[in-house]
Amino acid sequence: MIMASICRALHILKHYRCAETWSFRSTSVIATKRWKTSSVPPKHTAPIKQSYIEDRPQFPGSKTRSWSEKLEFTQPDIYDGIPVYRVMNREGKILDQSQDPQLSQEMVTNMYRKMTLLNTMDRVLYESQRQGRISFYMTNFGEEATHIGSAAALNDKDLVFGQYREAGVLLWRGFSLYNCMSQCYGNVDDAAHGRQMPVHYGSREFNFVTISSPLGTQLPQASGAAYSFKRAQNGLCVMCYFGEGAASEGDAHAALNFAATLDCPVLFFCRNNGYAISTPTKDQYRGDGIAARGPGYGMAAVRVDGNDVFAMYNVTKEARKLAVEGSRPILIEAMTYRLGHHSTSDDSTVYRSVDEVNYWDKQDHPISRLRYYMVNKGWWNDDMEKEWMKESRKQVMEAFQKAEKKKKPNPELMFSDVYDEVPLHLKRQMEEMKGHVSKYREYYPLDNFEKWDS
Ligand SMILES: Cc1ncc(C[n+]2csc(CCOP(=O)(O)OP(=O)(O)O)c2C)c(N)n1
Ligand SMILES: [Mg+2]
Repeated sequence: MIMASICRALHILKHYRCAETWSFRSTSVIATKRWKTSSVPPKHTAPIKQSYIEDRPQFPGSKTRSWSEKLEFTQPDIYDGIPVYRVMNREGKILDQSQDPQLSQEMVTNMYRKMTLLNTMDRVLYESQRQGRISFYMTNFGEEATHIGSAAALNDKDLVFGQYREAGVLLWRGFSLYNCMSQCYGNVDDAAHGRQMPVHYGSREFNFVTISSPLGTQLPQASGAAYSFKRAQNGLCVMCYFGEGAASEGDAHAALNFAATLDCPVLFFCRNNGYAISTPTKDQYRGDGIAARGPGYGMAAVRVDGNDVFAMYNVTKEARKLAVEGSRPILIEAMTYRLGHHSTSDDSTVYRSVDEVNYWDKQDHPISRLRYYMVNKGWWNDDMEKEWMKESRKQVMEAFQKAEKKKKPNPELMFSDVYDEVPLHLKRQMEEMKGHVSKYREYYPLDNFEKWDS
């Protein structure tokens, strides 16, 4: 009798505790039990006796524990927007000393040199396209801090997936000016043998996956690569750059959701530069930018001043730590401004004012901000600036002239590297091409190409 009472008390206690912890399992167990012990199914019209807690099931797809009897829609403006993290003001002054990354003079000078070198390379290659020497180009003007600040905070073995406006990441890793120029010229020293459009860089040596033109394709690939890193437990992460325009592609959603549900160590780095060619951000999305999407995917997110190289560095360093140590994706939204035209195929004066561009160029340029910081520290002055500008231009021009003089790759290479063995139909096309060029050789600048064997 006493034993029976104790058993019953324990049984009640167990149910009470299950209900108290309010887990999905506890409610379903109770519901199943009630159904089994009842001889007839409950009538829907009959009043059902239920406890307060049983009345509020934990739906499998929901994380919330709160319920409401008041009909209310969650409005998009319930909060003030995600703040923009920054370290320096426009005069290069550190605003909160605890946020100073305390980088050495050598490191900061190197960052400055890489940012300005990129700027000089862009000027020369942009002009060379205008003169008809290369077919196409895209500049990185105004976004230099997003590249260098983030690249400097990564491990050089972390795998990078780029969009196309991240050449500074490659320069930081050691991809040379000559490598860039060779790719843009599509000469014999281009790793892609001239089969890609200019600025579609890639480097196995520097762990940078070759860029592809269709927007957004790099995002799901980055999630997949990060999943393999997670399985390999190699202590590395994947860095995936993309524009706020590319974030509207379906691929972006698939990538973010896969990375979140599979706990992949990947940094999704959105360069929000205000435009996707001629489409301004106000026509691109209605929400609070890209960072606000992070919590929707169950992903930590941060918004950062992309014109502040130290803020970029701090954010990337911390995000990398979280991603690698916690095996999870992080979303970074770097706010910046595209100062140049979208590409050499674009004329941005048609859709934005010169005043707008001038404002960002003159008032809030990432390079001048870092220069102010260095001058304040006594690490840089006008003479050093003049000297470096001369030297960097010389380096760029030397690489440019060397790449321009090189021959174009053997045209036979157009048919290789897709299949392990070139299939018959491609062999036929290649023979046809060779026959055609041999017949009309006076129309082709064959001396500019590496020769084929016939
Ligand atoms: C799937 C696809 N659609 C359209 C294009 C044409 N396109 C090339 S770049 C671009 C704008 C991308 O803007 P954003 O992602 O913001 O990058 P940004 O150029 O500003 O760096 C568009 C629409 C493309 N390359 N691929
Ligand atoms: Mg953009």
